[in-house]
Amino acid sequence: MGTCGQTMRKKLITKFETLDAQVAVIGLGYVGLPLAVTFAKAGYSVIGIDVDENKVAAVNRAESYIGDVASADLSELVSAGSLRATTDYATLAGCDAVSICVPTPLRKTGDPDMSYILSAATEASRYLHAGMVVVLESTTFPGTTTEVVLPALQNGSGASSNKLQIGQDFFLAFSPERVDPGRTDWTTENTPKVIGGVTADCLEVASVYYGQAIESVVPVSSPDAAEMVKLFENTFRAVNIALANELLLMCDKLELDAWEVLEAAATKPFGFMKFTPGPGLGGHCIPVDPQYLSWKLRTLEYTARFIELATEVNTEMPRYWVQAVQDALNEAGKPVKGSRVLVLGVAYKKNVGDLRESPALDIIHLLRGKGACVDYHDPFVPTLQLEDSQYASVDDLTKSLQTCDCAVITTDHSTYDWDQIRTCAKLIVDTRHALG
Ligand code: SAJ
Repeated sequence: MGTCGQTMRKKLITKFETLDAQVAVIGLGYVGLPLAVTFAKAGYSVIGIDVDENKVAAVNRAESYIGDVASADLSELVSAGSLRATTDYATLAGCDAVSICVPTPLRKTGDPDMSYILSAATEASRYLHAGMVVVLESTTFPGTTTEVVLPALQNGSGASSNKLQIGQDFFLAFSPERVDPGRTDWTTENTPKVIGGVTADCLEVASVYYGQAIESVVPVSSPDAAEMVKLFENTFRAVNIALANELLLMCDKLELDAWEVLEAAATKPFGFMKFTPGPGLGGHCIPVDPQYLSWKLRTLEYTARFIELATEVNTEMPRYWVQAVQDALNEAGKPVKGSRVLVLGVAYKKNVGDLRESPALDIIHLLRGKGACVDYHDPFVPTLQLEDSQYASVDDLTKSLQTCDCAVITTDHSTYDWDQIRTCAKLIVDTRHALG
């Protein structure tokens, strides 16, 4: 590297070390907003960039729309001028660092939709300048940072007009988000942060950038390794959740109580990690992230068998539970058709209001397909858009429990009074073992 490159690197590192840096976060969702707040709390001057004007306005009004971010924290940071939001990418021209936290959804065809990452990288490339570090956080297949983001930055007007060199004038890394929505023990600040740089100097610059705000940084050898770390973490969960679901299916055949087996297995103080059966796999991470890995491996003519099998088992669970409802109603001499079924909890997991990929929605759809009259209750989800119809959470839970033919526990929110549910409902199918 020429002396100017070293100088650039040192200048940038000094800016981060002295917190005299203007940083930007692109994408103010459940990853980006907490990250922006964490950076601002650490002392950086932060610009949050989002295409959604409502999000931008809410941040500038210090009104949080993310459960893990308190409006009081926003208020303090916004009034101190440490954090502001905008839709204007041109603000990047004055930034020393930018973290990209945009979604990476899957297309219906099962391949990753890179449009959000490409759009953010292309915008960033227009304002790329000497002395700038870019960190991609969006969960994606190994190779995205080096094969998609780096070319977008290098071919942008910023790099071309200033003849910027990677690792000398600008720096690029990947650092996966590890946010667990609704969690308070492990936060953005204290969850170890894996970082992989395109070059050693990229790694160093990105590590200092993040290291001022996050307690521990875990360097790895490349962005590809960091991308793979994230996918492996979530594939690990998806596969083990599928194994727990298959335990349920196997115990059914063996007429054993899966939960008794599971609880007893969990007493093993080493070499075992408890996962639980459920209604299926929800959220926009665990069901989705492993598919990036299997998609990438398919392009390399390899089948990621555990991912494919886990997907098969997990996606079968809503049908399994609808059959359980049908069997329970049958035992009570009632056909599914025309029976009133109350679904308790529609969010994808307890104590959140997020519906993305929620298996409860599949269960409702399947029950409706069999002619059941389905209502739902969820304290975190007041209204629900299903098959172009709008539904509202029932307002009198006791009455709905007493009048339904079968109640299905699909999300075990902590706010539920399980004794009330056990007492009021004549028939219960419990997908979460919430009643013990
Ligand atoms: N689930 C089970 N059985 C289990 C655990 C979970 O059926 O034993 C279900 C849940 O009900 C939910 C789905 O799987 O529908 C995903 O659950 P999750 O606990 O993984 O929740 P997420 O997707 O909100 O958060 C996860 C993070 N969770 C944990 O580490 C506990 C973490 O894997 C990632 O940081 C995050 O996804 C992400 O953004 O990737």
